[in-house]
Amino acid sequence: MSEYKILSGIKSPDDVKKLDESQLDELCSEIRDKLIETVSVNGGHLSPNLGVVELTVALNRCFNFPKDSIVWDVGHQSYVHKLLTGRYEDFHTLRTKGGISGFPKRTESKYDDFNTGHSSTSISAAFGIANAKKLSGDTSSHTIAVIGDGSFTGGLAFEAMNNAGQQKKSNLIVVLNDNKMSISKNVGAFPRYLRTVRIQPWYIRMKKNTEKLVMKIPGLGRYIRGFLKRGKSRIKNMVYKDTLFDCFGFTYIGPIDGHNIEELENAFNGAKRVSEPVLLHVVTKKGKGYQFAEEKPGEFHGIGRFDIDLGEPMSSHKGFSAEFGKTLCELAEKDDKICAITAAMSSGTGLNEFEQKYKNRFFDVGIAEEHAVTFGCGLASKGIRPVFAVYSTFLQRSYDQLIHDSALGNIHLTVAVDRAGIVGSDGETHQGVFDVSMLNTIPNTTIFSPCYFDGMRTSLNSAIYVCRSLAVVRYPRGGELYRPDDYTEENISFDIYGNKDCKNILITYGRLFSYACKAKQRLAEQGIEIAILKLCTIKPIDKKAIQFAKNAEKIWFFEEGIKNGGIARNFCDLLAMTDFSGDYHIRAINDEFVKQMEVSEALKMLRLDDDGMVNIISNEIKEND
Ligand SMILES: Cc1ncc(C[n+]2csc(CCOP(=O)(O)OP(=O)(O)O)c2C)c(N)n1
Repeated sequence: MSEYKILSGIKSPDDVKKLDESQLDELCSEIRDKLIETVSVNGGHLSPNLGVVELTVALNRCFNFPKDSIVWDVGHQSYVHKLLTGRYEDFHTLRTKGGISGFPKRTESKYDDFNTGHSSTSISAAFGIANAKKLSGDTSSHTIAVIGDGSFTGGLAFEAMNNAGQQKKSNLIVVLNDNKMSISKNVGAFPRYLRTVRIQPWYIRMKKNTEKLVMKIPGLGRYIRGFLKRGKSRIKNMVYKDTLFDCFGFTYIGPIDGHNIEELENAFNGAKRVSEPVLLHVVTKKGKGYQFAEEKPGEFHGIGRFDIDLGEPMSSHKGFSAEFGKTLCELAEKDDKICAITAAMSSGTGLNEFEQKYKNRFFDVGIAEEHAVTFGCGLASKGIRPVFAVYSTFLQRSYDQLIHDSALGNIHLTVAVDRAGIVGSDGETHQGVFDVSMLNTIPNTTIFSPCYFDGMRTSLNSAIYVCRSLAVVRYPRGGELYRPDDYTEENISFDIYGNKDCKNILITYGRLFSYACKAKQRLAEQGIEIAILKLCTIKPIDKKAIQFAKNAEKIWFFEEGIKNGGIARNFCDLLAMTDFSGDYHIRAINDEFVKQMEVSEALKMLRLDDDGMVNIISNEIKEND
């Protein structure tokens, strides 16, 4: 591995500026080595960062951060910026507990202007920052949004372009990082449009040259240019065709070779001289410089530990996503009304096989979760059975559509919520801890939260064939955890595991049931008996489950989600309407964001694993003895 001779000396962007041009290739090569070395151990986003090495170096040479500001869309490609802005020494802690975040964080560095994680926010945020500066009298500094062609497919990006394009003076520069890829191949009309812009740079050049030529005509130049610009004539269309971005009010510059620092620097310096908002179109290669990532950019988009020489992941276990994908294919085989929808997460949600087998029933809508839900509702309104597979954290985008377009009108949409619960090293922006509280507030909705694969399959079947309105099946990241030999997940509503007459009851749902089973055994070794009430349908809660729980003397509720609006609170409300006279204790996530750390570390910290359960229960029982 590299000695990082140049990189180790970079403490701030000033040091990047001081480098001689002849040193830049070596710097880029060291950055790539450092990225590969760190991500191979800690996991993370590799191919997006390998693709923006030259781009980030050029940005840090041409602009004066933090006086100038930068917003990285999604922020998964901000590792290089971190390395160049004083975080090289700590970079080995990337994505670990207490370490450097895998996304921009204002609390981490003055060079991170805005927190990101979810896509398509950068232009809005940058436009806001640019206006804030203007209002404070700063009219000279620049604000930059770096956004990928994938993230540009999100509606929010277009809302921001529409708004920002009307302001003639904003010192806003949008850098479109076009690598033709979202996580996998980018889809839709916008990427198709970019292809035409990319392959016709002569066209753009011709437009610029025509303008220059016309301006040289003494006395008439300005007039003719205005005429050409305003006119709707064929002449205009022939010689003066605008890009989509010009139509939005942006000055288009590009396409620029995103791996050529000189070309990038010229373009940035040119953009600085334009007072109108600028869209700078940069073409890069995702995974650049590491053969395996260039060949499989999607697999190296976000990856766990891997072997650098073989380009192979260190572990591959069968997870819920794959099991969901397989089950949906089996159902689709027998039922041609079943369709699958993804918002640019086909492989993450396990839909690759479906995509190949049932092309005409598979819809990748781009990074557009709001649209995905309403589009699915449109399908459902005409008798199709759509299933939208989405990560819990990204479903947050669709709250209004779930209420307004599905539940309110009895439109039967099935949502498969992947990565429900704690997700680990991606941290706060990606934790799947809000979906239950969010969905729990929507009337006319059913939510299933199984613990094992068989429960997931039965739930999916019920969601598609029994439910009549919004139906949600949620399951965690990763695979199945511990299951006692004498337990099968068969009841779609709820199960009681243990002695039904026991007066100490632990209530839970989802994967925490695995931890509860371990806790039950460990408590038994201490002479404490508990029974577990395991909910699978968490909304609506079965009245029989309440009837069972009301006889308990002590109830402990463990919930891997935010406490406010959660199932435990709901359950206790219902219990309060009975003659329940026992005590209850709720352990859930208390009005806080859960930081990056391994899933097991987070569950331990939150006291939601078997250790936490055993401690809480045994302490309380011993106190009362
Ligand atoms: C709202 C939302 N949905 C989905 C994702 C997951 N996601 C992270 S990066 C990414 C692809 C981004 O593609 P692009 O912007 O082109 O960046 P690239 O990785 O190609 O550099 C997706 C879908 C997300 N971060 N936010």
